Amino acid sequence: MPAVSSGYTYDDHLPADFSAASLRTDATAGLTATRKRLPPKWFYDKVGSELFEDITRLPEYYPTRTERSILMARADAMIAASGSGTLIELGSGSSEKTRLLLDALTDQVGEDASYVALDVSEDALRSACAGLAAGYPRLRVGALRADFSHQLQLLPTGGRRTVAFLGSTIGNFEPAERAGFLRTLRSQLGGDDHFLLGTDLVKSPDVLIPAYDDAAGVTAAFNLNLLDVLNRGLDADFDRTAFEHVAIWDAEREWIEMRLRATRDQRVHLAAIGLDVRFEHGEEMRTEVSAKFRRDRLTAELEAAGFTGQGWWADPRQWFSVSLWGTA
Ligand code: SAH
Ligand code: AVI
Repeated sequence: MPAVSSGYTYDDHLPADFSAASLRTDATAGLTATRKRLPPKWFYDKVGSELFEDITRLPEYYPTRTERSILMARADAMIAASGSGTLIELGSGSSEKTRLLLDALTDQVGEDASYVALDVSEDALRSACAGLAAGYPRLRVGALRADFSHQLQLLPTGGRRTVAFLGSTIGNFEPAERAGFLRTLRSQLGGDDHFLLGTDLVKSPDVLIPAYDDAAGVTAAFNLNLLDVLNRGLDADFDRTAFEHVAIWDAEREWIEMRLRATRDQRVHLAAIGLDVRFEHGEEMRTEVSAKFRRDRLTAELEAAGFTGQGWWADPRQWFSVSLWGTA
């Protein structure tokens, strides 16, 4: 049974040992691979979630403010086109931009409106949902702590639902994972349900690279925080000062890649998994991809998963889009 607190329900579907067990598996696989890598979901401990919010306010990081401008102008149309009373958001984080959709939802469906935030981060979920419950007294608010890569079967059912996936978080999947995610999501949605998707669009590397390598070093701190997560979670001895943040634009794959580069030869001990890992000076570990999209290719991917396009909204510079997909 979900617990009710401060006006919202809280439902935790991650196993008690999620952080420990799943981090162990990911770290063992990623750090013993020929090209070392870690999945980006480990960025979002309390510090990492706060650093991400700082990133969204950086002058160089255009995605959040651009997506917000699109929602400010068109949230009413998006909610009207979906005809939904229930908004479910994947990777909801602070749910800040979501307020624009919730304003439209509560205006259009009144007492029948409900919102469910799904995220792996308990801190982010609790602070977002407490704020929303206080700010929207007529809205039913629920928090669902779950992993959207593995637990989409937990999405609440009933009524006409819109699943929102904002911020271009879909770009943090690799292509095969993204295709699997879209197919699974489609299999969970029925005739009247919709998918509302925020996607960052391909643009000049002169804009893209600074967005992931800002002058104030906030993105570097976000990236390096991953080493603190490993140190704490796996009793490891990564030295933050022995790594540097790297952001490159891969023009062929059309994605930004964030990496951590070793600034000297070193050996790292991860006591909790009994693993010793060597890094050579200059060796890089991939920590995130952030794919950028083109409308035609995105449409082909969504259609291949069984979605049909029902709306496309972009800013005047065509830097970001929010699109609505049906299932019929
Ligand atoms: N949607 C917000 C936040 C984006 S940051 C925005 O547009 O600003 C990405 C969010 O996804 C973080 O809150 C992180 O905790 C969450 N997240 C990352 N991987 C996840 C996963 N596998 N399952 C659920 N949430 C995840
Ligand atoms: C959450 N995600 C969409 C962000 C992005 O832009 O890929 C995460 C991020 N990484 C560095 N800066 C922001």
